[in-house]
Amino acid sequence: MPRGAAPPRETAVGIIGGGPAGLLLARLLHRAGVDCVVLESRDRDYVEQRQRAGILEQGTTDVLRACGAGERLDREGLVHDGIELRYDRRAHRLDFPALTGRRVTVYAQTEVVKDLIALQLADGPPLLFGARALAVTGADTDRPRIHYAHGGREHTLTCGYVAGCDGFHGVARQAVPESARRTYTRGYPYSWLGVLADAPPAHDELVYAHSERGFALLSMRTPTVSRLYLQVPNGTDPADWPDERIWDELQARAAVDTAPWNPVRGPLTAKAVLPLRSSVTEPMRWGRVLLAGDAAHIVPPTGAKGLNLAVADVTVLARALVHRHRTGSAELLDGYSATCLRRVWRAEHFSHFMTTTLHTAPDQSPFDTRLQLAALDRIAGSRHAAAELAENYTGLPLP
Ligand code: RFL
Ligand code: PHB
Repeated sequence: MPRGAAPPRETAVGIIGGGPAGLLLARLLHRAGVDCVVLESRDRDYVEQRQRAGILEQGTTDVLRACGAGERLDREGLVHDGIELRYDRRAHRLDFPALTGRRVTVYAQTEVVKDLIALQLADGPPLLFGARALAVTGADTDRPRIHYAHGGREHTLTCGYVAGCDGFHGVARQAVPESARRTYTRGYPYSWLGVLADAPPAHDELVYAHSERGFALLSMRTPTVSRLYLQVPNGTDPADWPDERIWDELQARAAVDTAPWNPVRGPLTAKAVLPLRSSVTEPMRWGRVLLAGDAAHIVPPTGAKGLNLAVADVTVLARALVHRHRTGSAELLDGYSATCLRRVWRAEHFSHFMTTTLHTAPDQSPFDTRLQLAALDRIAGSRHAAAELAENYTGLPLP
């Protein structure tokens, strides 16, 4: 919104949250001629720098390209044909095109968000930074309202529909009355220590490593920047993990007997501890409020599903809102929650499977470890089991 312009008071679709879900929804609606406004509580810099996801399913890159956000993605994204599983000091590669005909792309969430913000500010609908939604009222009327704070004052945005894209800690979920809302959730007895390293990736594809010392993930951002994760106990203070300790631990957990593995150790430029959680709130629609992305569900990051699920939700949602706009029919909006939840629960299952198969719980028995190794051996030894993992990882077709 230009500096000094009056805050918008009315729109067809009020979008709370300028993360990937909210920004992509705005882009899809704008291209179809549906008027919308995005309210984002943080400033632009914060939203663009927030370190998060790194892997895009093929369906996600297709959607980004189709809405004009694919130019830099195609230039800078790293297309990957597989991942490596390491366990029991052995390495097993999964060849995605051979197993599924699909690939994934390494392109950071920060870059997706930067691309979508640039497009929206250039020719898109209003995007207000520093605009914090306080509450949504009238969800079950035909004019729901978003009450928000912006520029030290409170305002009201009256909408045809409200899209709650405000993440796990947002307020939109509360528009669904408690008596009608059910949240299914589970925590995990470990967290991830995530770091960025000014060091070339130690391997040309992602490595997921099971070890009795705990899980490790070797990922990347660019050919010169690595993104690395270690399983750590809940409540870990990153200050207890100086750089050399992190490199030593990565090396110990990802070691294999077949080849020496000596990653180049560069300076670590970011360090944070991230708790892991699974959660789904049902239904994803109440009256004229529709929830999408992390506002409705979160997964532990082991399956790389969170951002991709958010993209799938808003693709379905945009189609339903455009249909409503063009034909007056709410038929697709009526099916929105059920359509999305099928994919959501599939991703919840896969993310839970990847997490519990690859991490070592604090109270894990030797029997539990043997079961994990049997599951990993099955993936390494059976094309069917490998294809099951690869299909989920590269992404099921969009509904
Ligand atoms: P976001 O990104 O949390 O955006 C929500 C936005 O809403 C704003 N907001 C509000 N705005 C206005 N008023 C309010 N009251 C508001 N409350 C909140 C917030 O400031 C924010 O800008 O949710 P969205 O758009 O649904 O996107 C979801 C993804 O961010 C998330 O699922 C992924 O990052 C998860 N994830 C991964 N997903 C993948 O697909 N592949 C991966 O490789 C992957 N790796 C990860 C991840 C998440 C991680 N963390 C930090 C949990 C790795 C990590 C470490
Ligand atoms: C990442 O690069 O941040 C990343 C990759 C794969 C995951 C999780 C995170 O499963």
